[in-house]
Amino acid sequence: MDVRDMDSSSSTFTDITSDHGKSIIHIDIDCFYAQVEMLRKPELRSEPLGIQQKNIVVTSNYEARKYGIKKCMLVTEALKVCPNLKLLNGEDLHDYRAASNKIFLLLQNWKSPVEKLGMDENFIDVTNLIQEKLKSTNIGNLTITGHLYSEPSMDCPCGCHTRLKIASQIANEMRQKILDDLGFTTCAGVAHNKLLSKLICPLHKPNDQTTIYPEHGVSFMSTLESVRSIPSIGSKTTETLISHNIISVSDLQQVSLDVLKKHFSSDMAVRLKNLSLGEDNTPVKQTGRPQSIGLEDSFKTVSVKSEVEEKFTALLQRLLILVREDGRIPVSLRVTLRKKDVKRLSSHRESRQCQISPSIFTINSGTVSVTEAGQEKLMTIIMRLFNKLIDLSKPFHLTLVGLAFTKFQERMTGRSSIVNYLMNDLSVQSVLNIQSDCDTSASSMDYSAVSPSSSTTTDLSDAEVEPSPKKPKKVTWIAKRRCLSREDVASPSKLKVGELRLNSKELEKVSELRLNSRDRSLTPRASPAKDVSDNSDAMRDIAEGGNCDECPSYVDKEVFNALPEEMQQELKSMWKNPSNSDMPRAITRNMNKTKPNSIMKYFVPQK
Ligand code: TTP
Ligand code: MG
Repeated sequence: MDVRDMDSSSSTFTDITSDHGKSIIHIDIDCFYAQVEMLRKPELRSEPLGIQQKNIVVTSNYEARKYGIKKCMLVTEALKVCPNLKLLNGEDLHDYRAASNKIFLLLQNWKSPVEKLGMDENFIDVTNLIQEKLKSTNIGNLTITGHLYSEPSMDCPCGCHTRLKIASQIANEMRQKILDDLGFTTCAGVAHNKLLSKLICPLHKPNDQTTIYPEHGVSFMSTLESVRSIPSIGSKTTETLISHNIISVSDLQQVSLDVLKKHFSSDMAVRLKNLSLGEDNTPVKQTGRPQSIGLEDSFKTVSVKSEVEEKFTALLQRLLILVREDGRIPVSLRVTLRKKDVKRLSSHRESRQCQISPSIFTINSGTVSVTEAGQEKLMTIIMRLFNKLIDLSKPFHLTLVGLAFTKFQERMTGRSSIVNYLMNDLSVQSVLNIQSDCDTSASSMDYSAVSPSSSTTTDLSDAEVEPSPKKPKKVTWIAKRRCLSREDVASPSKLKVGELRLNSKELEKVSELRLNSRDRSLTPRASPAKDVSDNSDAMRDIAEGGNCDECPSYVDKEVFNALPEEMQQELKSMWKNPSNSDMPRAITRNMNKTKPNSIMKYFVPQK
């Protein structure tokens, strides 16, 4: 049956408001670190390969797994089961992170929300994409691509089977693209929620995919031997459950909600129960940029200040590479130490952080860098924080040092900033900036090499070592007072990404330059003596320039199309009716309106 032929009674085929309404894909890269190494050195493919961090084999290729090598095995043990195991050091995460980011970026091509989980997993919500595909798909011929967990006894009336079949095809396309473009084999799980898509994903490892229909959620979950297999159940919850003899997921399915409520909060009890039944309504949250960028180095013990300084110097060098790749200017720095309590033979972490001046960093051709003097300044700050954490009059024993940049300078590239819409490289912007507005949760994506089990105590009340970074007033100035001269509207490329990353000093220079160049470029109608914030000429330029129905010739259509609908309408009506461009009235009218995203707010006259 062709979905286009369906009458309204058949519209349930696309009922995405049902409990099974969503279609989620979970993609996990096979033996991730090992694949990165094998891509670098293809001759490793035929050998059993283990990736070593300290004395642990964190992962291995599938060749090694044939011998019984398991993740997190001790190196000594691994060499016992596989004496010819080739070991590579995987402590430098740089290339793994780079590969991880490439995969994440590639998945943006499907124009659906992508949530990154750790280094090698991504959730993609393809619900809306499927709705689009359904308009031109012959659903009679649809089949599942890859494996199906269990055959259905009947079709679900909400149409979820149809949608999940399409999702399985999209998952296959994604996996093929990752393989073709980046060389990685992957596994995928397809389901109507995140929980089932993740749990079903490894069913046919490696390099394959599995789909599960909603009605099989309960039976699939009951096959999981430990409640700990459920992703959002942590060690503490597991302990509590086990202490009440709830060990397997099947046990959790059977225990009554009332009993669970005795040991957990009401919300938690309901959530646990739902999870055990394969029910999960958490949304796929588009991943933004990481909240912090950090690195740690652990060792047996360091008890001398000069050695600590060496460790920090090395960490800082590596961290600055990550900052350069990230492209944002840090404004806060955190130092973490793990102190060994010799008496108690235990360790604990302590952190201190302080604000740092953005002027430590410079931008050259859009790349963040730090001069030698800047690096010295950072080291001074780091050692000052270290001195606050350690009483140097007494012996100390450290087992870990860590550095992280924890806050970044805001750029005026949020959703409501017009500069977003006047960029040439909008595709980059939509990934880099709009997302940073949406979500900066560290749990979604964190460059930091901090182990998930680490607990960090951050002393946020710490006195500033450096004066507070000045608010980049000029950024606000540019966005608010920016008048769109013909030159600007016609050539959005003049506003480059790099400019948006300038620190406050550089911004002052840029705005001075702009003022000068704009004065020179004003049309004869405009008085050269006029301040740039007198926008009437600029607006008249827009109003008079049209030689096509919708868009004046000098307007970049791509840029125009990227504007929000409401702005497009506003501009179109202005072009159609030049009297609307009577600036003083337009300004007054629009300033009184409270439209949050009105283009007119960028034409505020200077007071
Ligand atoms: P996983 O996806 O758990 O493992 P994997 O991709 O190596 O293998 P699989 O084919 O089973 O998916 O983890 C992703 C990477 O994370 C892994 O390649 C190495 C790293 N890792 C650690 O650093 N420490 C760990 O304890 C584990 C489990 C993984
Ligand atoms: Mg993996």
